[in-house]
Amino acid sequence: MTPQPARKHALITGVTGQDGAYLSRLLLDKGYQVFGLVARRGSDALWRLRELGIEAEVKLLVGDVTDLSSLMRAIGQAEPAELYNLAAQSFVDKSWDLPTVTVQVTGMAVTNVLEAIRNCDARIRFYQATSSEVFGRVQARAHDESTPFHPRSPYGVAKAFGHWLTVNYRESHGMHCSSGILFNHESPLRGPEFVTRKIAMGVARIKLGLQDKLRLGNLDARRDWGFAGDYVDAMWRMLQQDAGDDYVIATGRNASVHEFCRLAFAHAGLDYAKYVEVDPALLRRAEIEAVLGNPSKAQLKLGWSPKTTLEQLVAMMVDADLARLRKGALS
Ligand code: NDP
Ligand code: GDR
Repeated sequence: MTPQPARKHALITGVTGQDGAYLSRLLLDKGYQVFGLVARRGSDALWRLRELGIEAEVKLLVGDVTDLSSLMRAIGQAEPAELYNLAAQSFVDKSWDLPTVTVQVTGMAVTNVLEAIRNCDARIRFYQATSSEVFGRVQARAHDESTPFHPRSPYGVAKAFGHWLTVNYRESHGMHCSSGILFNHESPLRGPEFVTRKIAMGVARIKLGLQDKLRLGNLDARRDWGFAGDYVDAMWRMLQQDAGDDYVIATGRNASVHEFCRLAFAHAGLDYAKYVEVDPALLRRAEIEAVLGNPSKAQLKLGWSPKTTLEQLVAMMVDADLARLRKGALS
């Protein structure tokens, strides 16, 4: 075992995603040396790191979570004290079309990450990006750490596997493993396939006369939406505890897609009812109608609470897409 370096090192899988970018910035601000695993699938994979102005500061290591040897090599190069496993095929709707890929990347690959840690340096603290999708079916009360799982999509099933494996490595091997059961969190860096960003981009394009209508699926679905910048702080706090544990991270308030549309269009001075249309092709094979989280444990044990309201989040996202369109940074 090599001694831990003086400046804390962190390794992030999924560093090019929304959360990877915000987590990188948070850790850099705290003085960490940040390493990110990158498979270089997309042509402009680093756009989020660039938008946050940290592209040059994150050290990129080539690897893929489905490839154990690349993970072990990355751990050997980064010598991390903390490893955040954010990599996933994260689009729920796509998981019905690509169930095998989703299960491999989002579920099975967690085994690779944990085995790589166990074999390279079992002292490394581990964060697993679990999702409220593990709860699945509607329940009357807000979900907390004791709510049973009933996932409704291949993605949710894969996340449930990753969660239990994380718990298992904590209990079987005594490793510092935490599972963050995070509810939906959004930002201007959200992927365009997710509903909040689709709405923000639609509002900006309609406002500037580039689009007439916005076609969406289920407008009645309710989600507990928070700001990604707040949620990555919870991830970091989990790994600063004496032992690993499981935490629900949510705002405790939910809203419908209707409501999100109303707020977003109103922020641009528009009436959403004139522009939003339902496209039945966008309805899901198995929908989760309502999601609501209870973050009391995280508030009590981590001292974490969300800082950004839904209204502030919506305004931030619409303003960012308006600004991008105006300077030609969005087609
Ligand atoms: P994104 O979809 O924005 O990012 C996913 C990241 O995973 C990308 O960097 C992607 O890289 C990478 N990735 C995909 N496949 C592989 C692979 N085989 N090997 C290595 N990297 C890979 O997700 P978010 O940032 O929104 O979410 C981060 C994590 O948190 C995910 O695991 C997600 O499932 C989970 N989560 C997210 C929530 C949310 O509301 N955002 C809520 C709860 C959980 P590339 O672009 O190159 O494909
Ligand atoms: P979700 O997010 O499935 O909750 O998963 P998404 O934004 O895709 O959907 C939220 C809700 O909006 C409804 N909806 C639409 N969704 C999309 N994408 N596009 C549409 O046009 C549309 N119209 C209505 C959906 O039916 C759904 O009810 C996100 C991901 O980040 C996961 O990785 C994460 O684990 C969970 O959040 C928590």
